[in-house]
Amino acid sequence: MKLEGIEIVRASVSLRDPIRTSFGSLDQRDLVLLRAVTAEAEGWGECVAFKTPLYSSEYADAAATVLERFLIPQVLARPDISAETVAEVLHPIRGHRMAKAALEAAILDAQLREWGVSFARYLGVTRDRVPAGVSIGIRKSIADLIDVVGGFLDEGYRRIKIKIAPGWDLEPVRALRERFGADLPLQVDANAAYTLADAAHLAQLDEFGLQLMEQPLGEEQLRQHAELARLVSTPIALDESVVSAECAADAIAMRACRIVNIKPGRVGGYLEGRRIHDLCRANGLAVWCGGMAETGIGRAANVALAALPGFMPGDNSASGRYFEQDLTEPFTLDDGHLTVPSGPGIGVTPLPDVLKSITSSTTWLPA
Ligand code: OSB
Ligand code: MG
Repeated sequence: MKLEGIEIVRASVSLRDPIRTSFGSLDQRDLVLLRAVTAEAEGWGECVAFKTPLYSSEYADAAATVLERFLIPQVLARPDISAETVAEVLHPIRGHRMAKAALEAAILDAQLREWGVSFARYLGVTRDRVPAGVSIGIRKSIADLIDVVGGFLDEGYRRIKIKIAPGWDLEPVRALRERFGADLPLQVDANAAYTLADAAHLAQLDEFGLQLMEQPLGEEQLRQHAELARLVSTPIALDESVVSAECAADAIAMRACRIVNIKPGRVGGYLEGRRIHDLCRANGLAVWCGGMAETGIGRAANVALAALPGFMPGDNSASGRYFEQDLTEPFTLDDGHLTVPSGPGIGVTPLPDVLKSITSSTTWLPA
């Protein structure tokens, strides 16, 4: 496939209700969108990097810069490119996985549109809908948390995850168990807020029958997660720590986790995310698809990925959980599920008027 050029679109959209995590509050999505143009099609990719480097080292302005200066020129210089070769072409450039993932996604969308094949079919998924889960931030009070969780359960969400941090962990979990019972599928996500010295404290979560605790320790602490796993009975899931299939292989070998949160952006692309799914499945580990409060562009591809057989219910929520107005046709809940898009490519495109209203700048890089 020959690219004619790639456009970088910078835009910004507010969240309806900020999501507070152990590292800060997410109230706005600073967007880096890519439009890959070929003679026959155009494809879209969304970069998941946040405005600030607090979740991981990547952030939106840096992603836009590395895309413009280093990543996009590499793929435009190729007389022939396919989505399957993008990661290898970009491999010499270190890191910047979220930026790379967006570029691969845009090229993959264009390629699949040329072929007239949906991303779901390309992946070989076996489901046409996935159960929706929701990730709920740190709230101002227990009463407020219970209200918010009750609201999401009424909407049909099948799994609840709450953010935790020192000072907001045992009490909210206990309150949710008291109010909603032992059968509620419940997870916690610490976003790296604890240390191994907190092991005895974290073990107090064991009595609540959580599905998992996500990323209790730091991004680079695989060995310490393996030690923590021996001190708590709640299964440990890793998010920030798993940035590649190699990393997942290490985590599995070290028994650092029993479950992996696959965020395609964090691991450098959907194709690497698929490899991690396959690796985990072959090793008997469950995976789920994480979210980064994506617009419909990223959400569409996430929902397709999450329809692979090894995925348990994840952080894929409806558009309305995040935005007043999504960038694409909104994803809505149907009986607690999201429908896997079936049109060519990711199956959705930005709504022109919405895109125009949120765009702050565009940069066209011709081949
Ligand atoms: O760790 O998964 C995370 C939100 C902001 C930053 C980090 C994370 C999250 C979420 C929400 O858990 C994911 C979503 O709903 O898209
Ligand atoms: Mg997480």
